[in-house]
Amino acid sequence: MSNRLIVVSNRLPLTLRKADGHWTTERSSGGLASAMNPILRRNGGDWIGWAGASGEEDQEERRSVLEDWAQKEQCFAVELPEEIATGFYEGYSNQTLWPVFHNFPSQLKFDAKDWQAYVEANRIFSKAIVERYKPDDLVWVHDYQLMLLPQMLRDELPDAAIGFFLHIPFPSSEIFPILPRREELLQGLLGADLVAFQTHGHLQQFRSALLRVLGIESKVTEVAVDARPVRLEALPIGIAPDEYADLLSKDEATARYHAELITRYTGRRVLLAVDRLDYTKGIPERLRAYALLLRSSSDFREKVVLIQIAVPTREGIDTYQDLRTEVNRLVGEINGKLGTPNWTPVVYINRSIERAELAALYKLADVCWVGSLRDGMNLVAKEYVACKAEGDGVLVLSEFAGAAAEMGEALLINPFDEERTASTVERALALDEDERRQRMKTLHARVLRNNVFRWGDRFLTSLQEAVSERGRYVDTQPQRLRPAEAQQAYMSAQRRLLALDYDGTLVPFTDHPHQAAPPPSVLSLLTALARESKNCVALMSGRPAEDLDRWFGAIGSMWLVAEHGAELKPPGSSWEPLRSPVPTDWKSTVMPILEHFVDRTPGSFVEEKKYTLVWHHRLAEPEFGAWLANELVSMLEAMLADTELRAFRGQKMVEVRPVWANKGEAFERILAGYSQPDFLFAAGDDRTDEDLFERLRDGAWTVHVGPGATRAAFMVRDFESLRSLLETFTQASQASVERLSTTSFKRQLISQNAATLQRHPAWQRPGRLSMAAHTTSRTVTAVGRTAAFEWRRISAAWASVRSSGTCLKSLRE
Ligand code: ADQ
Repeated sequence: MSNRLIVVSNRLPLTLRKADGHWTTERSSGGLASAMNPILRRNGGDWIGWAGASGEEDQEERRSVLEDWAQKEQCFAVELPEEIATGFYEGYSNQTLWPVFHNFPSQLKFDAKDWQAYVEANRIFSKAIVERYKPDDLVWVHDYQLMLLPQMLRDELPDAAIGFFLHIPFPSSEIFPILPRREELLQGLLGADLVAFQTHGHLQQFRSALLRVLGIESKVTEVAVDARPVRLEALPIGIAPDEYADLLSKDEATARYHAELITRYTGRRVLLAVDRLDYTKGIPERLRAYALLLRSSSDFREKVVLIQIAVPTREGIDTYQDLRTEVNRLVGEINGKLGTPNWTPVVYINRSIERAELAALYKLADVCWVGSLRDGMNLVAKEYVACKAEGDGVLVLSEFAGAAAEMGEALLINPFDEERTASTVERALALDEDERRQRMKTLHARVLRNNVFRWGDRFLTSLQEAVSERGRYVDTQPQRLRPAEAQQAYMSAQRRLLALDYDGTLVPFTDHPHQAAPPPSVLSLLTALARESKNCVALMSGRPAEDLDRWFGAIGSMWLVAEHGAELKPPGSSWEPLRSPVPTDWKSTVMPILEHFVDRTPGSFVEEKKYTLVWHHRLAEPEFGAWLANELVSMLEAMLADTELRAFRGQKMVEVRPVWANKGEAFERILAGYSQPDFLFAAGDDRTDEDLFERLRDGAWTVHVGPGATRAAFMVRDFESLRSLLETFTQASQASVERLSTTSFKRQLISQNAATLQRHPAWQRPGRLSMAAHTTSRTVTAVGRTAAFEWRRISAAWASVRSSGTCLKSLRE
């Protein structure tokens, strides 16, 4: 790895402590320190984070400790004023984000001042990074305390390679939206080139949140933010297994601890639990399940012991104090009621312990009991397995820890079900040796293989790949289409294939689908295009076959494609489905859901077509409609996952149809019967047109109508621009065979543009008249040039159109 690495996390692996009136350094234990230290040792780089204590006193001594950190450990402390540190860390991070991200919405506390502190702290971090950043550095931001940082850095360092890893779970799309300031957090993350999670499940929930909260659709591995791709990955964190292997094989202190433990616990089976004292770790639940186990049979009396190690954490927060009280009470109760003079059922150690002692405990324990109610990964599970090279020992693991996704050989538990948890622990104690060894050996090999170095390499490789792919997107951003060039290509082609969307592409959207009957100018345009012998024209719409037949049936030389590709009608032939049979039995299941959304959304309605169902929300309050559309898509996505149906968001609508019924597939069908066209032209404004753009080979004229992200090679401003381009096609061909008389052309031109101008929405708002005038003047320009008319005469006429809207009437006369 040649690039320098800047690791950024809330806490440095070193913490400042005031002891006996002096500032001292303490090394942190905790998931992140365990994970990052080995990577930084190997790769080199800076670690930027908070020192863990602000302080006004003894500044001189404090500064000198921090300077030492910078010089000897490459750890650079970010200074957070005390008030900001509290609001940021104890406030928004740990009382708002932490409970929501761990599915504990009832623990959520929110104070707008804490949010301000969170923003400010992220800003201070951003400044510290910008100061140390050198071109080509890789910036790796860790965890939920710094979710705004990627976008803040992106604003300051637009080209920087920025990766973000979330150590904790990402909540479900039911729970995430309750989070105050959820939009800002998602936007903050999208500043990164890579956003990685512990599991695929968390990644999927993030994608759902993007859709539901921001209305942004994504792919499994990527989301596009304007012209920039953001890569999405699931990269489960590992541990450094050699650290434990070395302690167990070479370290004297570990051997001493182990020998002492063996003596102390001879004749007893040892259950081990190691956690931060956090409500997400399920400590009370475990203690209650353990009490059930002990009560279930006298065989356990004096024969088992639970060693519960609990490191105090976040003690300034009430919930944690309450937890501490509850755990103390439960431990006291079990030991008091169930213990004997020779036996303490729970050995409770409420402090951090050395790695050597921890390794000795892992080696000793018959069962490691991980009972998290929710956990990003849980490194304890992996550390225990790493200490079981011989295959003895059993891991009992909560299915709600990220680790469960890759440690299937553990005995999985639902920690909320205390009775069954107790039975599983009983089973763990009784597991026969063969099975035990087999399970543990498989786990051990996997923990060794998927270690923290591999995790770090995968993250950094993925970050670099994501950065190198930025160019791919920039290249595919559509250019503004130059009509003269398109027209030139059209004119010189011998076999042309034109695929045109209808609503939003040839005509503006209307409030209701039935209102959008084509105006005569569109009909004559399509007729002229389709009549041209070198052309094959396909009108590809989301509309039902009846609408297309009624409106365009008379243009016999044109393909019609209905319901976004589900049905086709070749020129002069009849309708046929793209594939048959097309399933429709699903409609009765989906319809009630759409109807439920109609009830919830005034102004929305369901359109039933032959093969598809559409929920339209064009008339609904825009934000509410868009928000519900996201919710509907997420709901249907989950419901339809194992069917061939999909829910698609279009312009102010959600459509449910078979996944294969799309314009790309339909286009292939048409292309198959029209070999080797030398001019391929496709225009559309909607997401459904993207299927078409994606299919068309390089060199095709794919045109997106209107602004927005697209795969098309070109864009035009609106439907009017597209129509005037198509008019230049027809008029250019006509001009080559017949010359129009000046007078008839002028009349046609003026009446056409007057009508165009009046239909333009801007016409309704006098202040925007110049915009409409501009659009129409370009039409005039294009048409005028194409037909080689005397431009001066046209522009003189047009000048008077622009000078006063009211003179249109007289001009038409
Ligand atoms: P944590 O919530 O801190 O980490 P975890 O993964 O269990 O949770 O890591 C705890 C670490 O602290 C382990 O390395 C363990 O050995 C150590 N530890 C625990 N108790 C200790 C004690 N009493 N004395 C000494 N050391 C102790 C967050 C997420 C997790 C995720 C990690 C890493 O919440 O889900 O696994 O980051 O990504």
